[in-house]
Amino acid sequence: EFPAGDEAYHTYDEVNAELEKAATDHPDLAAVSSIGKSVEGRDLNMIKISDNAGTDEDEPEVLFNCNQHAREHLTTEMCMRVVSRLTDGYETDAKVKEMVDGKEIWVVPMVNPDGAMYDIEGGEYKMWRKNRDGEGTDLNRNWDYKWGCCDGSDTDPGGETYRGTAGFSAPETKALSDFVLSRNVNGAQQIKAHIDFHTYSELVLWPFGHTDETVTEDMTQEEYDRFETIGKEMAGTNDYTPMQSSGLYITDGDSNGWMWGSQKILSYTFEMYPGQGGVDGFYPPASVIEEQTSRNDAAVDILIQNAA
Ligand code: 0X9
Ligand code: CA
Ligand code: CA
Ligand code: ZN
Repeated sequence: EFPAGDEAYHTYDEVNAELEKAATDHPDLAAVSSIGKSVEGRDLNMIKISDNAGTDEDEPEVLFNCNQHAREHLTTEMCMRVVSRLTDGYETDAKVKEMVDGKEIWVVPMVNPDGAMYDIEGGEYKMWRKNRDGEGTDLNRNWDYKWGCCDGSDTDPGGETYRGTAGFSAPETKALSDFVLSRNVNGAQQIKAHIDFHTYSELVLWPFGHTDETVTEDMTQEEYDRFETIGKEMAGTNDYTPMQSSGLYITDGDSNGWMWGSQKILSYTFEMYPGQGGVDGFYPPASVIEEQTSRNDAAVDILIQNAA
């Protein structure tokens, strides 16, 4: 459970209950499923939001995931806001209706539920980042694109950025990537755009993270320019700082690299509140949830609208 005062944050059970409620309240708009299990056997639950949610329609698909990193609890709230806004807002907000009718939107609110629940065990925050396999694998160094290529991850299992024994050695990244691969229908990846939410520093980041080069064998100048243009447009709405992710620091095996490098998905990382040097760090009080998640509404809409 969350420490006193932070009860408004969702636990794993509360996330699941709310996903189920969204599907019950809006049976035509929302459907819940599991993409696999965590190390400790928790279901990795996902919700699909679209008109005729039970049918695979020929509409561009969009993916949002949160909480790859255990302690980044504000991101889970971000995914839950996407869910509530796109379902509860459907009848009243014409723009929401248009997005939901025209797209198939997948949301995975907790990619690392074991780590997140460990982080709040006993009602005390533990500054935990990784999953709960042994000393823990950093899920955002475990994606199988340029895995371990570039000095952007730890080989030591005790390290905070331990990359695991191989790309997708962690069941959590394996499940999410297998889901994405399953959306490749007749050779065409259906998912066109993606945001991986993290905290913190108030940044909009785009690939690649393993190199300072903008153009690589898997990124043309034109493609890079599109990332930059849309990234800056989104950052203009939430007042985050936009940049190529390697501008922050070099990583290898992060989610954006695989999403673009392997699947050509327009894939961003958002680093949410607080800004760099912000005193709240990974544990902002629950009182900021509404303000700091709604802050990304317009950027989320831009991402959805650019999925084509
Ligand atoms: O290090 C990460 O995985 C992300 N930051 S966090 O503080 N949430 O851990 C940033 C990953 C983005 N990729 C690069 N900076 N290359
Ligand atoms: Ca639909
Ligand atoms: Ca489809
Ligand atoms: Zn993170």
